[in-house]
Amino acid sequence: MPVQPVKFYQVGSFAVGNRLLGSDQRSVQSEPDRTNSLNCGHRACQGCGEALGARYALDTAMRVTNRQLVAVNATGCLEVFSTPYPETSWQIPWIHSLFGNAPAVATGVAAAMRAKGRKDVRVVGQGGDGGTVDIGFGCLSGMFERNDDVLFICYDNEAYMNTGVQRSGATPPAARTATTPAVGPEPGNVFGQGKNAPLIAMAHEIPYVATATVAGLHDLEYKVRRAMDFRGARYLHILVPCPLGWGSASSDTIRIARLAEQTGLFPVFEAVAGEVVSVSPIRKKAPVEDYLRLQTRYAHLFNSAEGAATIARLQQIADRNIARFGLLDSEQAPTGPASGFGGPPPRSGAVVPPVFPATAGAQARQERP
Ligand SMILES: Cc1ncc(C[n+]2csc(CCOP(=O)(O)OP(=O)(O)O)c2C)c(N)n1
Ligand code: SF4
Ligand SMILES: [Mg+2]
Repeated sequence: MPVQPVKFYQVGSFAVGNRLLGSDQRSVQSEPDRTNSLNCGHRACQGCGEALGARYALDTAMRVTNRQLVAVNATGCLEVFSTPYPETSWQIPWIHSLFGNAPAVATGVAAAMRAKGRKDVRVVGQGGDGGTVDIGFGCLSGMFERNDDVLFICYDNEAYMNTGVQRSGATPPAARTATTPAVGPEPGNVFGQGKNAPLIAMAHEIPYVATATVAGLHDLEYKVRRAMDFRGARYLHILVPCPLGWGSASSDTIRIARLAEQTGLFPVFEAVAGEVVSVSPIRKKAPVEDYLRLQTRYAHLFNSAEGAATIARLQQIADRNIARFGLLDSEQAPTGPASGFGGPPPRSGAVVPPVFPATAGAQARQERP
């Protein structure tokens, strides 16, 4: 009699899935003694991807550092919704810097810890895409260049949300924002501008660079753990949908983040010393249209022939990412429904060997304290 293997699509979820994993592989959120770094009571919008990503990232960082962590936070939604004076939702040592200097302040905290001989205390800097790829970019590049011992996390919601959805260097082409309105011959944000912060971080050949989304929470936790294996400058870029700025349903945050991955618009990968060492393969390729339709910031693309041509251009960008990062490698991309978390199978802090041998210089950078 043919035997049909039982497929567990929910491995790692909070329902039956966690029980299918060893205790060391379960989500930090399943632990009764998790830190609750970003606790309830904050004022983020319903369905805010940034709040979700920050909670997972910081709880994981607290766990792997045995709660010896300091977080430096740039101005932006994450800071504003979590700390309306005199209240705070943070249950960790947490400092608010300015909008543009979080990487420099984090560097200072790391230097102070080094001076005090506190090698056990680790430092996370964090901010939105505006704080990271625009106003804070000089400080961030300096932090990378000096190889300061900081993990910097960018929560990328693709615009300046806190001040009313203005365009940033991470806003994608064609997206409508308050400063890129859907008018004129090329409505929305223009093509061919902006910055790819993860690739720029890799060009600094810092020890570790990774991307993640809130659709792959196990993968996100893995990448924070992995980043903490290294000393020196590390960069994690997390896509965090923003219902208010993207014009999406609060209940669609995870769905949209997953579609960003599954279309190829947001490649999920990690890089060691400037070389890509692993990618999250696309499980079931989706057309970019599926992603765009769920967000009113792209509504102007669906009522004209010009809009259809713009969608085709966005599809080209997704296809280029797929080719560039090998996201549809047939061996890596099984067909079938995505699991509850949508990320790759969890790996319990395993060391991922570089695909390409790191240069001697890059290895030396990893060893520098
Ligand atoms: C020097 C300076 N300029 C402008 C502001 C106003 N400001 C505060 S938060 C913010 C936008 C933040 O955008 P982003 O970093 O993407 O974070 P998000 O709110 O989207 O999470 C701006 C423009 C400021 N606080 N300081
Ligand atoms: S505006 Fe966007 S980023 Fe800010 S709290 Fe609301 S959902 Fe989150
Ligand atoms: Mg932003």
